[in-house]
Amino acid sequence: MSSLKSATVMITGASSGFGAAAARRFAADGARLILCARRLDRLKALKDELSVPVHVCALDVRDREAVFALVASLPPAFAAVDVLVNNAGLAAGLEPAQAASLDDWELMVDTNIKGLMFCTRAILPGMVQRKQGHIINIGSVAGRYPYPGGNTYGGTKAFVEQFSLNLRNDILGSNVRVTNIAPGMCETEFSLVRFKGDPEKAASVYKGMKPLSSADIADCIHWVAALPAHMNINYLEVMPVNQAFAGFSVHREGV
Ligand code: NDP
Ligand code: 8X3
Repeated sequence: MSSLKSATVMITGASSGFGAAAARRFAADGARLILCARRLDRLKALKDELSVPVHVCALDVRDREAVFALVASLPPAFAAVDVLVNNAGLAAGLEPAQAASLDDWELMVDTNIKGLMFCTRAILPGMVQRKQGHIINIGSVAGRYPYPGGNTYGGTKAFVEQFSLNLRNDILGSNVRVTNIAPGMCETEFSLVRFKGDPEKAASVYKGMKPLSSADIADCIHWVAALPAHMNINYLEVMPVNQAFAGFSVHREGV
């Protein structure tokens, strides 16, 4: 395993769920952290909890100029990012495509695709120049397996998978690693966000089963980052044991 003690790790969406758990996991190794999200108060509370150097930044990853301005203005001690965890993202709605909100669709495209693109494009040149780095993208099982109402969310995560694979070709020879981690059901604020703040609907998603935890996914993120520098995990798919595939559905009209 590589030492992450002297690494600088930038995590988007660090105010909740996987991002906050990953911050705690990397902090346990002594890494230096750049934590970004829109809710700065939460990032400040997380920083107070950690005993490593932390730079917190209010960032909406959909704002292309803000992403590049943030990277350009990192304090010198944080400027050479070794690990970027592109985690900020969301699902909005679970309606069938013919009834779904176009605003929700745009929100997911802007955050999960464009936000991830902006952060990658802002950080990657420095990594390639230094011939060292790791981009860890958070995809989803929804990027590979369709489910009713997954429509645009699944599409955005399919982008994450293909973008991650394609990046590897472009940077071959740079020693920079790229990994797509694709989790299944994990109880975070994800369903609360998907169902627009409805706690009962969100809780019903995980009722009667044991979902993954944020710490489980943080361990996966940390594991791929801590592997020896010559090893690149391309794709890591993780589900709770009680989640599987639905198979094909058939509409029968009695013919
Ligand atoms: P949470 O809702 O708990 O966390 C999402 C994080 O993303 C928050 O910190 C939020 O911060 C941040 N975020 C959302 N929009 C923006 C934005 N425009 N700019 C900056 N930050 C943003 O959910 P999870 O931890 O579960 O989700 C993390 C990632 O994991 C997402 O990409 C999600 O799609 C993916 N995922 C989740 C699964 C699950 O079952 N939970 C399974 C598979 C993948 P803030 O609101 O403060 O900006
Ligand atoms: C979310 C995973 O299985 O809840 O990305 O759709 S799932």
